[in-house]
This record gives sequence, structure tokens and C-alpha cells, in this order.
Amino acid sequence: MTDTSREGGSTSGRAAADPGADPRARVELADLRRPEAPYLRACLGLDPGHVPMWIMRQAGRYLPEYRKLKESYDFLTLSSTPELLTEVTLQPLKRFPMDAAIVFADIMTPLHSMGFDIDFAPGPVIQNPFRGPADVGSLRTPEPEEIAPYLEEGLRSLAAELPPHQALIGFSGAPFTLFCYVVEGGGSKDFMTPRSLLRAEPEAAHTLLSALADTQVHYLRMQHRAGADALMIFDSWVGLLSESEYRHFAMPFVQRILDGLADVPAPVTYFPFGGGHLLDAVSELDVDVVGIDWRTPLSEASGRLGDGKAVQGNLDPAALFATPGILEAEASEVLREGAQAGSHVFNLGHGIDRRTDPDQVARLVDFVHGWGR
Ligand code: 1CP
Repeated sequence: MTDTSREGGSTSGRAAADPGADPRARVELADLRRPEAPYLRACLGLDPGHVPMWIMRQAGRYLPEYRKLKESYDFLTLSSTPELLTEVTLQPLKRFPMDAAIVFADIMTPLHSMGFDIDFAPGPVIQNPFRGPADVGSLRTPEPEEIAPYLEEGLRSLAAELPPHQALIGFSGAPFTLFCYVVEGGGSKDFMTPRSLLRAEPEAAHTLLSALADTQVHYLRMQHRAGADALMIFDSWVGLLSESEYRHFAMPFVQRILDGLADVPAPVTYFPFGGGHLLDAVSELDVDVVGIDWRTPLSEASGRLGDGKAVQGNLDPAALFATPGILEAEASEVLREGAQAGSHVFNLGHGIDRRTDPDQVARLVDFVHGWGR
């Protein structure tokens, strides 16, 4: 079921304070640069015409053309050179009729301007991790124009190249997930060091989480200004937290970002990976779309999130390794589940695996776009 009652739209933005307005109408269609893009319409709960789809990590190593570029350039060069990041972002759209492009960057991209020294090997490695009160002094909240100027240039060229029906997604990490990496110094299974720091040094942790939130506000606003039609916040590690920990250490800083975006007319997706147990709390966040991993059925997620939030997801990335028959059966199940939610953007439940056969992706996109026709 889709709600078309908001089609008229006003020129007010996300912060629209018209007391008579639909409280769900954070963003009006009339404020979008690409009002016909099915992805954006689904984000706002409007009839998209077909179930729109894109795939997390759609530009990446499963594509031979990406691997070819990687022979000549490392990840940092690819993601920090406007021409190259534009080319890589568009690679999957040249092969598949995706409904959205996601800019080729990383959740670590803005951290450099906060004073963190980051390499990719291939996961992020932070040379100067934040370990406590002694590191508060060297923490910077950068000026907006200091954050990834090459990304701004890349987004401008992407926005100019994309046709009106394909949306451009900008993104950031959520404060808790970024906190995990900058305290740990890289990836981890359980992020014990950051989770201990939350208890041992609550004030320093709070200072870092606040600085991370404020930097993401600048970073996301810049991306919208440069041409991103929609924004997404990845919270990849909140699955480690109980609901009570989530409400204390993670959720307020996500809301702090959302408050900082209140006047930005772009739908916002929040993806609490592994956060099926957190959806009651997530329902209280002021977001338009919630990303769901494959462990929670979309109808259940939507029921817990309540009216007014679209869902995104949630095919298990492993389904792309199955026979075409099984792949289509699993995709149908996701589509049936999504149809029971208010509004649905099809995606995987996490990033695509680098060993995936691109022909399977082509099959999936055709199948999703043909569904219901
Ligand atoms: O060698 C390479 O190709 C580098 C691998 C790579 C890529 C392709 C990294 C290092 N980052 C990226 C791009 C990236 N990262 C995108 C691009 C847009 C897309 O096509 O989707 C996005 C959205 C991200 C987001 C990201 N980076 C997340 C959130 C999503 C998730 O996977 O949970 C996280 C946690 C990161 C950190 C990161 N960066 C790179 C890696 C390998 C990792 C994971 C590190 C770990 O193991 O914890």
C-alpha cells in the first residue's frame, strides 16, 4: 500500500513546522531534485511505479571492471580522485538498471579531517586511535569545507550525469560505529576496547561520539549540497549492543545527526545492521527509511517501526550463490514481505560478497523490476 496523499507537496523542508501537516511528511516531493525517481518516491511512501532497487556495495570487487581499475589504483586513490570515484560509482549502473547510485566513498572518509590517520588494508587501519581523555585535546571537529573536497567535486559530476529516474545516494557512518573503529584502531569481531571505554571513560567517550556526530552532519550536508538526492547512515556494529546500551550510547548521537539535517530536503535511511532487537527504539528515530538485514522479515520490521517509515532490504547476500530458481524464490519472498510493509526499497540485507557472479545480479535486477507486472 502506498500513500499518495502527500503528492501535492509544499516548498517546506524536513523541518516543516506546519501544525496541520502530515507529521510523517519530513520531506516533500516538490523539494526533491528528481521527483520522478522511483527510489526517492518509495523512500517518501509514494507510489514508485515499480519496486525500486539498488545493492549495498554495488560498486566493488565482484565487478571485473572494478578489479581492473584496482590493478592501477588503491582504494584511497580511487575514492579520493573525482574522475575515478565518478567512474567507479557509475560502473554498476552501466551494467544493471539500478534505481540508485551510491557514491564511492567510505564511512571513514571524513575522519581524516578530524585528525585521524587512516589506511585501507583493505579494511580501515587507524594509526592514531582514540584511547581516552589524553586524546581529547587532539580531536578536531573540522570546518565543513575541510571535509573531503574531492567528494564534493565527484558528487557534482555524478549529479550531472545521472538521468532523472536514477537517484544519487550520499552516506556516512553512524557515531557508534565510527567510535568502534577509531577506538579499536581497525576492524574487530567484538570491539571490546571501545565498548570498555564507554564505561571506563564516559566523558571522553561522550566527547568523541558528539564530535563524530557533528562531523557527520557537516559531511552529509555537504553531500546533499553537492548533488546527493538521499542520505544513508550505516550503523554496522549496533548489533553488539543491548537495547538499553543502544538507547544510551548510540541512539542519541544518531538523533543528533538527524536534528542537524532537519532542514535538508532529502530522505534519510538508517541501517542498524544486526539490530533486529533494537527496532522498537529505532522506531523513535526521525528517519524516512530503515534498512533491515536478512534475519528479520520485512513485515515484522515494518510492524515494529510503525506507519510512516519505509523499509529497505533484505535478501541474504548468500542467495546470489544459489541456483536461479532458488534465487528467484527467495527474492519473491522478500518482495511479498516488502509489499506488506508500507513502502519498500529492495536491497540485500548487507553488502554484496566479492565472489558474486555479476550475471546473478543481472538476473536479480530483472526479476525485481518485473515483479508484479
Ligand atoms: O580494496 C577495496 O576494494 C576496498 C574495499 C572497500 C570498499 C569498496 C572499503 C574498505 N570501503 C569500500 C567502499 C564503501 N564502504 C562503500 C561504497 C559504496 C557502495 O558501493 O556501497 C560503502 C557504502 C562503505 C561503507 C562501509 N565501510 C561500512 C558500512 C557498511 C558495512 O559493510 O557494514 C563499513 C563498516 C566500512 C568500513 C570498511 N571499509 C572498507 C572495509 C573492508 C570495511 C570493513 C572493515 C571491517 O572489516 O570491519
